[in-house]
Amino acid sequence: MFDRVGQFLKPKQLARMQQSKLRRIVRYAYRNVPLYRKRFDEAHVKPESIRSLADLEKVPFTVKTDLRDTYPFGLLAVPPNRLHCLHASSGTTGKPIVVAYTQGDLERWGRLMGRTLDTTGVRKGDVLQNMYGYGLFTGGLGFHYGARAIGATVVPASSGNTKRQLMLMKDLRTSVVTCTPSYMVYLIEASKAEGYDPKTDFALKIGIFGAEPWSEEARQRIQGAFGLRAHDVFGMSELYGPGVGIECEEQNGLHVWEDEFLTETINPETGEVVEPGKEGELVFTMLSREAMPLLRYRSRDLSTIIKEECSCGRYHNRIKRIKGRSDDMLIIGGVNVFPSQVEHVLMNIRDVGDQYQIIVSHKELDRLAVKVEVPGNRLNDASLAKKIRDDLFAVLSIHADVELVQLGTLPRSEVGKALRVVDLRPKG
Ligand code: DLL
Repeated sequence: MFDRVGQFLKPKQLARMQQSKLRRIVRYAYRNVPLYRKRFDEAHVKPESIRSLADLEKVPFTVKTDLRDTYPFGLLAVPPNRLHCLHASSGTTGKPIVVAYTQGDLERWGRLMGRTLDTTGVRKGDVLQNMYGYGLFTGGLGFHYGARAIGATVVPASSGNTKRQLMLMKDLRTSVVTCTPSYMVYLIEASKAEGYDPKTDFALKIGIFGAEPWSEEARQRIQGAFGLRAHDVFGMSELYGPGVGIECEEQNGLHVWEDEFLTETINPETGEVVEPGKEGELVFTMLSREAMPLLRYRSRDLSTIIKEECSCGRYHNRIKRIKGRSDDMLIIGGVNVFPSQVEHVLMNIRDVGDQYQIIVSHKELDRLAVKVEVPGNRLNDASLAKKIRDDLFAVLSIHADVELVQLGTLPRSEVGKALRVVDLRPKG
């Protein structure tokens, strides 16, 4: 087992470790990053006054725009010649966010990724086909480092080129796949189209899917098609990349590696801390980051901390699957809609295909339309369309226009994160 000690830290050990690391990192950030010094001074908080975990609330938040506004290197705590690697998040508008790593950061990330893979059951001898994009995106290299740490055989396939992926998967006897969940859902139909039987032609045991929200229903479809066990993995570029949280064999919430990522949830409107068990915006404090320490970093991701013990024996708290980012939430006629809620409804209906598209428009009023793929013989099935409409209404409390379209006609994303929402409303 890889890093058994780190994976199974006892609550008291964990708390002691967190406390001493927190004290250290707060002083370190104050001393080395002008922005933190300014924020602490403005809030009249002395770094020495952060002594225990209970003092965390006094620490000012860091937000995404702090990284954008100080692009590219404003939050560096080390001289640039100590950097061993730079990644960048995929900004859709303007400049991306640049994230920096010292040698120590890369080693820590690799170890956390090793633990992350180990928690899902990946071992030396497994063939891990890594279909996350290699490049500025942290998914590719993050999983690569993790596989290297535990000694699994990594196939750095990167994203795209589906035919070749399927061929490698079969010929190399791939046992572990890592990619976005939407790509794995796409591989169900792609493998059939290429003449493979997803259950018998491949030897997949474990799949580790993340980087975008997905649903329990999508998990069931993937597991059912490939006969593997599908794990949710969470992370973000600012927090090294993937490997912040991972589902164990219980597949019931993601353990967050709390000796590195101190986790809170807050009310996104007021900034007040919300107690475990209640949904809020996840806020992370990195406890050992050298190049770019982040204190109370607001992720904008919505989830719930689960404090109950897990039967796997790990005491790192869990978070529920991410509901979505607060910035991805659509407000349609005043009603809050997360794309993940739409997916949850659709995937629960048996005759509905795996692909869908959400279109929001405005003509006097906001309108929600959902395009759903169905088999050819159901295209004119008014009762199916009505069922989808009713089920969506039951969850979202809004009426959606449902359009049934032929299987294989909606756009698929073979590279990067799925784009399922088209918002045609005028901006501003
Ligand atoms: O997506 C890192 C990553 C790579 C995670 C591979 C997992 C696997 P970013 O591109 O910076 O980094 O995007 C981070 O993606 O704030 C969430 O909104 C979303 N996200 C990541 N994992 C999940 C997940 C990588 N399991 C942003 N469920 C985060 C839902 C996720 N959303």
